[in-house]
This record gives sequence, structure tokens and C-alpha cells, in this order.
Amino acid sequence: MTTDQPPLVRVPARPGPYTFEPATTALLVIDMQRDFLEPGGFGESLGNDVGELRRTIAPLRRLLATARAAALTIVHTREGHLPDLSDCPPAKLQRGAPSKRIGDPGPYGRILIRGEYGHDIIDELAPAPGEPVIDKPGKGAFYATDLDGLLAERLITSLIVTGVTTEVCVHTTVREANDRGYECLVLADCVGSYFPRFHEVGLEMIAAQGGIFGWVAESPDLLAALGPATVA
Ligand code: TIU
Repeated sequence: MTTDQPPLVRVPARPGPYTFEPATTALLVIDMQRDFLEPGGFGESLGNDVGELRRTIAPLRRLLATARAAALTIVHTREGHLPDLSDCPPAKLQRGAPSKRIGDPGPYGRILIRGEYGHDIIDELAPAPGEPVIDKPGKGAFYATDLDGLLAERLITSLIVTGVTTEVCVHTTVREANDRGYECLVLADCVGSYFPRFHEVGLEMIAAQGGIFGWVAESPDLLAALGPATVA
């Protein structure tokens, strides 16, 4: 029997199954940058346990391999600022302990400055040629970027959201996406926070009230649902 319906993928999720069409779905990988994740880096220098973030690397590698095999649109983001800090509002610049603020010298170059080693994406999750990398000055990936236009050009209506940190850049991006009409599936094992309780409650907040901001699933369930495209 033939059908005109596009192929749909259905993933067990909370608050209920998430259904998407691969052709109109993008994988968003948020801010998997050395400044946040590398041992000895900026995030760790603030007293954070980067292990809470690094546990996302292995599942994200599997997910990226499968998403590439399935020809999903993949978009990476990086949080950071121009070297002259002209795109960093004073309110953000003055946050944090003196000497550990945006633009200050850090273990991997000037903290969160574009072009610095620490600002770039970790080697394990390096973008493949042709995959867009969105540089964003805010926590949300839609604020002051062309992400919305890029997704619209590709007719994307559904986002699989991953990256760090759960309650900061992931949450802000999901909220922005939700208000713009995108459906979001957040993968619990592919997002992480320095604060485990923020991570847990952040995920609960997304799926609460019938999925007020979106859906939450585990990446192995998504890989199983994608079936033949899954890469071990
Ligand atoms: N990417 C992102 O979440 N930026 C942050 O500053 N996160 C913190 O949790 N600090």
C-alpha cells in the first residue's frame, strides 16, 4: 500500500510519546564548549564539577553519529562575545567574581570570547563540515542570532534539544523555541547541569502541565525509534 504521509518517528517520552518527521526536525547541540566542559577550564575554576556535564559526551557522540546517518539537520551553538565585548551587556559583564568575568584571561584563553580556544566546541563533538554553528551572545539560542531564519529556511518545526546547561542555556532556548511555535524534545541524558537538582527539576518543569515547554526522553529510546539509522 502506498501513502502520501511522511514517515513519522515516535519516541517514548514524558508527558507522552513524542512524534516527529525527520525531514522537519533539527538536532540542536547547545554550547558544548571547552570553557564549560574541560577539566581545568573556566567552569571548573568556578568550583563546578564538570563531570556532571561530561557524562553527556558519550551519548551525544552516539546521537550525532545517528543523526548524521539519518540526514537530520544538525545545528551547534556557542555562547560567547566579540573580543571588544561590544555585544556583551554591562549587566552580564559585571556578573561573577572579579578576574573571572567574561573577557578576563582564563585557563583556555579569554573567557567566552569568540576565537579563543576555550570558546570552541570540545573535540569529541566537533561539528562536521557544513553543519551550522550559531554564535550567540545570550543564554537563549534565538536571541540576537539568525537561528529562527535558518530553521525556517529548512522548514524545521521540531527540535531535539541537547547540550549544556540544563537550567540555563538549554532551558532558555526551549522557552524561546516554544514561544516561536517549535515543538521541543529534550534528551535527559544529553543535557547536563553543574547542579544535579537543577537538572532534575529543570527537566520536570519542561514536561509538567501536559508538556508546558515540551517533551523529555532518553537518547537510547530515540536511537531505537530511528531504527536502521542507529549507529552503535
Ligand atoms: N551555556 C550555558 O548554559 N551557559 C552558562 O553560563 N551556564 C551556566 O550554567 N552557568
